[in-house]
Amino acid sequence: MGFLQGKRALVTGIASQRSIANGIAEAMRREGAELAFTYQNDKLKSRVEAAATEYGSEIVLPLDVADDAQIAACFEQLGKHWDGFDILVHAIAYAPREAIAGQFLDGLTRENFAIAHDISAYSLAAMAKAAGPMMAGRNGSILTLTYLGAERALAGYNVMGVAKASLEATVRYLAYNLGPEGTRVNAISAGPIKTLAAAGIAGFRKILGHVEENAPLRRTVTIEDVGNVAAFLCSDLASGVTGEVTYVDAGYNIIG
Ligand code: 0WD
Repeated sequence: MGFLQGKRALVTGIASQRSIANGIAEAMRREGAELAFTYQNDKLKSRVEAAATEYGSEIVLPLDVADDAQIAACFEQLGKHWDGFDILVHAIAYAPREAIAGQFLDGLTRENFAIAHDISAYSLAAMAKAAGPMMAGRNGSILTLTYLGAERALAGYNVMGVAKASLEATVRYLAYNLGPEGTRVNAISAGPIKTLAAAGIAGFRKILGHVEENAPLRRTVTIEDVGNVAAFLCSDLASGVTGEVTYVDAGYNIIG
């Protein structure tokens, strides 16, 4: 029996087979969780439907987190399938491309700063709030994805690093707020993985090479590496862990 047997998980952020959310869905399914999925727009709908079929799910809901009405509708629709659920996976981030090229100030505008924070950080809090009534009192778990650029100034990550710092602080405030209801909130800080989102970051291939040469494990991580830790953190095996950022980065963050 898998360690997520009897748990229901809503997984956001599948944009392709390479998406980190796909690795998470696979591990959670393997461990026995029942899954539901969201897709950002019509272009991604069929891909997410295909993933849902692969993972034995018929629940596929539209959700663009930029739209309050869609956030509300998503949980209303989910309520028609499930009276409650246990796991919320937030694997969503976005910054306008010009904001993650060149130096931090090159692409800095009030609008780019706001968009990056809105989609990448506020959306976690907004979803946690909307999911509240369905997750309370079930030993639920909320998980998001962050990156080392939240803590260190990394070339080209720019406003996304500032938004990830906001996301990590949001994890702590949510954990403090939702702890009394039994809901845990954590983040995985993943090492670089070649996904659609990563392709937008200037010099990404160089970053992968640098990690392969210098990380303690001398390799980059896979979506399977991240998926396994995500499944653990969202399971009762991690019942004492909340408000944490767990690194799944082949150890890269510890080196000087
Ligand atoms: O190296 C990496 N790939 C790392 C990614 C290292 C560390 C962390 N992460 C994070 C990302 O910042 C993100 O939070 O992991 C999370 C998942 O990212 P991913 O798996 O790398 O990227 P991808 O497969 O592109 O999925 C992210 C998806 C979007 O994809 P695109 O590429 O179409 O922007 O986030 C979704 C969208 O599907 N997304 C949204 N979903 C709902 N509403 C929105 C939105 N407004 N915007 C983006």
